[in-house]
Amino acid sequence: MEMIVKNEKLKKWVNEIEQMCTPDKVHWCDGSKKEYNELMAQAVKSGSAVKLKKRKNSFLFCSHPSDVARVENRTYISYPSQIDAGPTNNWVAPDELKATMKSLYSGCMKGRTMYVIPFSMGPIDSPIAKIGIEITDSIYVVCNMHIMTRVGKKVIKKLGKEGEFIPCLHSVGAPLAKGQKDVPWPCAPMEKKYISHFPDENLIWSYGSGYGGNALLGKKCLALRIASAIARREGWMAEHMLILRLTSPSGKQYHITGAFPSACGKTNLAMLQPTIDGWKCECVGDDIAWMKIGPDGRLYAINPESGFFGVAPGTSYDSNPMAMESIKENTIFTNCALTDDGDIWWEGMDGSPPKHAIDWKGLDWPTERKEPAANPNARFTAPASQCPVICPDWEKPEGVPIDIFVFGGRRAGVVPLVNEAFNFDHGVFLGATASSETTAANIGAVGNLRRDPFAMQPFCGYNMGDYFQHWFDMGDRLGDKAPRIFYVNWFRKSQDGRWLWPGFGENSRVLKWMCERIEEKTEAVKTPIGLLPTIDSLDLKGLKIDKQDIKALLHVDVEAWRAEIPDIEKHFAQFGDRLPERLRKQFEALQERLK
Ligand code: GTP
Ligand code: SPV
Ligand code: MN
Repeated sequence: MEMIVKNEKLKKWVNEIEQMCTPDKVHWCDGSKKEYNELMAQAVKSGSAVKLKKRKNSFLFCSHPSDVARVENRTYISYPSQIDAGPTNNWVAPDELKATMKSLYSGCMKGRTMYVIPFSMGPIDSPIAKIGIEITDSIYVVCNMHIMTRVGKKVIKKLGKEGEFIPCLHSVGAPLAKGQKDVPWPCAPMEKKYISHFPDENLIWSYGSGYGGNALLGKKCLALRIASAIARREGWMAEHMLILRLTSPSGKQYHITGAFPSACGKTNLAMLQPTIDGWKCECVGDDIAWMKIGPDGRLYAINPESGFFGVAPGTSYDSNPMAMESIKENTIFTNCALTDDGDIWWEGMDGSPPKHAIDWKGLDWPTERKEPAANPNARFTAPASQCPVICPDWEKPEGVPIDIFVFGGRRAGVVPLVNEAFNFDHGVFLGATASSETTAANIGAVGNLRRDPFAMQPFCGYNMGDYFQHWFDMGDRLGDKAPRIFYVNWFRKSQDGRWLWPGFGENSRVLKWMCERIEEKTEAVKTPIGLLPTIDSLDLKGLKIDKQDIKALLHVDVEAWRAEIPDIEKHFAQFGDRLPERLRKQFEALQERLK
């Protein structure tokens, strides 16, 4: 199909990329259902995808076993000087990185079609939205972008003649020689993968991976790494946060954002079904929040995405019924198992496991080696509009006003169930020192404890020390309209390795306590690390939980907290003089309180 493109800058860029990558064909994506269906039909025909008999208009893709998650050690933030990328990002100078990548890009789309995807992050008419153009040679990417972002003609129209866009170049890095047969999931070997960002130029270049955040460039690359750098320059915030609306029995609305690291519970919390009487939860977004100060001085958040790219394993009617309802149809599944009756399956789904399935590697399952049927980072891609509890205001151009920021991570020990910051500065300290055990969302070891400040360690597009300062600056501008800050840990375990807290819908009890705190309706105990609920102030009505477990969940082990000090010290030391003085002060005050 032909689209009328009047933006000369866009035409010129597409032309340049075509010259460099030498695809067989160029296809401008119009974002239509017809386009989606035709591309999916092609993916099925070539053996890249399976159409599921059991779910309407839904497909399963299985990736190459080497290409199953984000690759943080191949992700680069490229400024002319390394200090601007900071100690938490990989860095290569722009000239050098571009030279390396240009030689990889040269001829890289041979034998393939080059797709041009005009997309909007955020509702097209939102003043907070941004336009990106992704060029890719992957059908999987085009179809996922159709769901995750707003794609097509309407974006080209909005862009007009002179509009600005963020260029996002992607290739799977697997050119085809004449007559060469394609593989189901083309990609390049690890040492040739590059996920590169040039924040000074608002430019993204990704090569060699077809998976998730490496390839769907609107998500982590644009909406977090590039957007965080823009947000700092322009005075707003781009955060790795879910957004939800909680309504109390009396009808009062609270808007809450939560920053937890990858695979640490954002999607689940965003769609939670409260287990406490009369409270209602609605989902605005499950992964990313863009937030600006509104005319009334409060902070407003939009979800820049239009779909969920959610962790599949562990998702069930029991744990996350709203996600299960969202993925009934029109969904792309990646690295899940295929059942004999033509549906998907993963570990932790309701009911008993199938007797036989084809696992994500394409092998008969169960295997002798008892490997999981679905990859631990298997995902579903579903339209947000299919979520039964999507908030009626989820596409409101100006966003929703935020009352509460929640930070957190996955910690088997030390960190209590919930902890309220003494004030905004202390809250920034809690965010800056957030820690979590690593998960399968990145390729690398799982279960290693690391600092993941504001859940942004893999996603901050500039020096993290400056990012901390930006948080203080935003807090200063918001003043007494700043959201209140809490820290949670759903993942504390007993000595024998059980979850101490039931989690999921029961997390509503903790959210309720937060709302009551801001209404000054409930008590807290002052501890060295922050304000904790008394056992009686948490609503535990109807919950079967051992008194000892609750005690353990709300226990502040001063000895264990003292043992955290050297690691916080090391974490802060890496920022040198870019560490805000106010964080240093907070750290000193914590040490004083722990004495
Ligand atoms: P990304 O999409 O990678 O950013 O992850 P996310 O933060 O959205 O995590 P998600 O909600 O998908 O949860 C990841 C895993 O943690 C899933 O296997 C969930 O079942 C599990 N999980 C989520 N919430 C809870 C909880 O409250 N308690 C426990 N024990 N597990 C949880
Ligand atoms: C994450 O890892 O935080 C994700 C999945 O949301 S990905 O899109 O692959 O980054
Ligand atoms: Mn995420």
